[in-house]
Amino acid sequence: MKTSRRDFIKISSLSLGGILAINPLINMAMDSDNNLQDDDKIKRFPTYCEVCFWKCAGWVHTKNDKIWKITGNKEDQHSNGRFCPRGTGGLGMYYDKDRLKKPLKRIEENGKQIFVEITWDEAFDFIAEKLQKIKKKYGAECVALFTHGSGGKFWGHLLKAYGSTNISAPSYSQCRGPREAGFIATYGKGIGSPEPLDIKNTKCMVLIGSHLGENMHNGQVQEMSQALEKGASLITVDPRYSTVASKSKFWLPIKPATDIALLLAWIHEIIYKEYYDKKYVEKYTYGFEDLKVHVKNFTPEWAYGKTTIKPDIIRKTAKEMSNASPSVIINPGRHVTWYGDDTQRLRCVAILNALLGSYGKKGGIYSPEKYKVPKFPSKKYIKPKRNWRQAFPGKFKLAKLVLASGICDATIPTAERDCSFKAWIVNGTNLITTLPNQANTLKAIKSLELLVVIDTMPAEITGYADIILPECTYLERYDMLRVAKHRKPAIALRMPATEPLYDSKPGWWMARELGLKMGLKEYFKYENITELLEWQLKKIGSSLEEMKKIGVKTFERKEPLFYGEDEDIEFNTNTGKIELYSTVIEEIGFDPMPKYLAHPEPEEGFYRLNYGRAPMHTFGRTANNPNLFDLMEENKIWVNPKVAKEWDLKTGQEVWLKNQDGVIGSNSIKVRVTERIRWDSVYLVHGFGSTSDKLSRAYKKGLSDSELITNIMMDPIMGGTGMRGNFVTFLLKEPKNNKS
Ligand SMILES: Nc1nc2c(c(=O)[nH]1)N[C@H]1C(S)=C(S)[C@@H](COP(=O)(O)OP(=O)(O)OC[C@H]3O[C@@H](n4cnc5c(=O)[nH]c(N)nc54)[C@H](O)[C@@H]3O)O[C@H]1N2
Ligand SMILES: Nc1nc2c(c(=O)[nH]1)N[C@H]1C(S)=C(S)[C@@H](COP(=O)(O)OP(=O)(O)OC[C@H]3O[C@@H](n4cnc5c(=O)[nH]c(N)nc54)[C@H](O)[C@@H]3O)O[C@H]1N2
Ligand code: SF4
Ligand SMILES: [Mo]
Repeated sequence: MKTSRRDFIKISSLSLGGILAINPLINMAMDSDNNLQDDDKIKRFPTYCEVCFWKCAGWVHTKNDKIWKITGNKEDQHSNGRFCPRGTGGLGMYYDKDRLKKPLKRIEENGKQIFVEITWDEAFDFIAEKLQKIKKKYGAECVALFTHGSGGKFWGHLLKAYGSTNISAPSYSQCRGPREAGFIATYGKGIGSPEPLDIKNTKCMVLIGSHLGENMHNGQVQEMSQALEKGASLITVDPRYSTVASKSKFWLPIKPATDIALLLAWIHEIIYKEYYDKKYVEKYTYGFEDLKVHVKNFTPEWAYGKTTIKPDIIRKTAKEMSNASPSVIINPGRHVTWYGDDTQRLRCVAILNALLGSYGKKGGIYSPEKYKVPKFPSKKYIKPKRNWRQAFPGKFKLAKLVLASGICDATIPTAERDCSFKAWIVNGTNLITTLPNQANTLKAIKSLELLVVIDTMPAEITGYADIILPECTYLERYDMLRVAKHRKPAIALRMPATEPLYDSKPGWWMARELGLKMGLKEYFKYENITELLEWQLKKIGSSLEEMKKIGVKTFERKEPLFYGEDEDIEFNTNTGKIELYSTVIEEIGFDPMPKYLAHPEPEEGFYRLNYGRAPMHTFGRTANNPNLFDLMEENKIWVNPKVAKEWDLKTGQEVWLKNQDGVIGSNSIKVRVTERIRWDSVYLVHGFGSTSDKLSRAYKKGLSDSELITNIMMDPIMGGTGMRGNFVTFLLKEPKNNKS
């Protein structure tokens, strides 16, 4: 086979092979404090967790200067002092022997591409020179950043200083983008993170797909238990009997891809039975009469034909919500890039919350507050002449953030585009398994002149890099203060609990060193991040010393948490009202009120590929974590008994999956026969089936859904990539010539 200049390098020579025994220190970490010896030296350091974006604040405890265990910070509103299993197991990231250890560079030796270890200085020299050349030849705007997680702040700053604003995150275009667009179109404001849902005070919560409990949004899961204890009811709409479905008063096993029909029928029922909050609708909303006419024919009977949910259940659940109004939450969810009409589905969700008067009300959606921490002084950024939007003239107008998938597409040269992207900096996002349509991602990568990857682990994406920069884990570094919004504004500090292992370094240091190499000193006027943090903390009347002791500092709110009775509110929309009829969506040429459109269905012998989360893992980022691997080693494919009978499948049997485009998953997966999934779908947990053989535990464990997501249903309003329009069939024997 002919090799191109960017083949995936498996670095077999560096791989460890076999499953590593768990480090004894990790076992120790699970011990209780009771076993401590008098001479054990115990210390604790504040942190916020990086195992998922929820960023719970906690403490890293060390014993004899070795990382020992992680616990929650009681003052923190994200965790309320309790970490989820993934957060507790976070120390496995530190102890994982497969970690990236040294900067690596791709070279060609005897016609073969390999990675060689280089010094940090060599790495920065190489990157700086390449980036300067690209800037000269094509302009700085041809460089893009992909990022997920805390380090994005530093890399984003570097990129803007260099002259590009193309800073993208798959957590927008592959995740919550349509939700933000749908809520901005309705309320003039997105939902944001963490979601400001007053779950603990709610009387009824509707979950549309969001599988809270498997999706471990820590604070939300805790609040959901509190609400259930107080007698709140849950309505779960999911083709799968999720964990939360089992706790719900109503489980609606909807036919996949038909949610808009159900939502429109609920809107119909709530309007025509006059369940809606008349005062609220009158005072705050725009377009009610239009909406009423629009949903006239969308009766529960009509929706039954689309969704398979009985009219009687649609009526009962509409009543259940209205009984709880305004203390009701139609949960906006988070990963909502499903079928391409996602902004419109989320518009329905936004509209329902408005009709039931829950937006801004106790037990509904509250107004979060964020503490304003001043920015460290820095030279002003140069204003770039171009940005990613020029690659998509007239398209995706409601995209508020840069589309990661858009950058990827605009990297593949075309005749029309005068400049495609030439270099990517990829920080903490495993684009190979994260963006849909892997063939497209690989095509884009092969067109690049430079690919720099900053990661802690040898994830798939690192195999395509020109330069790999090993970041130390969050337990070994400072980062910017966490200033996420919440009920009360708060800040949290992350500091190192120990020196970085190997030759790994913190992101802030890398971005600064590279900036200095590129002559951008005016943007990095601090020697050390502690200087920056100290400056910021002093400005707000605190100090590093204080934050090291308390970890989290909470401030009083400026405004009330909820809207007052009859309070006058100006919404940030064209009309100043909550737009049931969206003028902004109309302006850009789409339906101002959501419509139901039928989506393609699986052919005979094929099943819709459905995927989700498992409580003990975060995507692939934890798949190799020694602690969490022990809790769940691989994913299984959920198959309905009816389907299992047709195919003669048994629980535990190995199968291969082929999708509608003939793509076969590179690994097999074991069957789990269960009533908990509908007969028209199969289900697996995302994040498994790693193809990186440097991950000694995760390699080839289970199957990656990403390989089979080749059909994208693009959201024309904001460019989200709908990923649930893929269908698979079973292969009972290992296919010949399967790439693995
Ligand atoms: N433990 C853990 N928690 C996590 C994460 C993690 O990796 N691990 N990731 C975090 C991230 S980034 C995100 S965005 C969130 C995602 O979490 P959610 O926002 O809850 O994700 P969804 O994809 O909406 O939900 C998956 C559920 O949707 C159901 N579903 C599939 N198709 C349909 C359909 O057509 N209609 C309906 N109504 N339901 C359907 C599936 O059966 C599954 O139960 O989780 C977060 N929390
Ligand atoms: N097929 C499919 N695709 C999906 C999804 C799905 O369910 N199925 N979910 C979508 C969703 S909701 C989201 S949010 C995205 C998320 O997908 P990604 O943005 O890729 O996020 P992760 O998988 O959490 O992290 C990716 C990388 O971060 C690295 N990492 C961990 N800690 C650090 C650190 O401290 N520093 C650095 N530099 N790197 C670190 C990990 O080793 C890993 O390689 O994926 C989306 N894509
Ligand atoms: S929810 Fe769990 S994994 Fe996510 S930040 Fe909190 S403790 Fe960490
Ligand atoms: Mo996400």
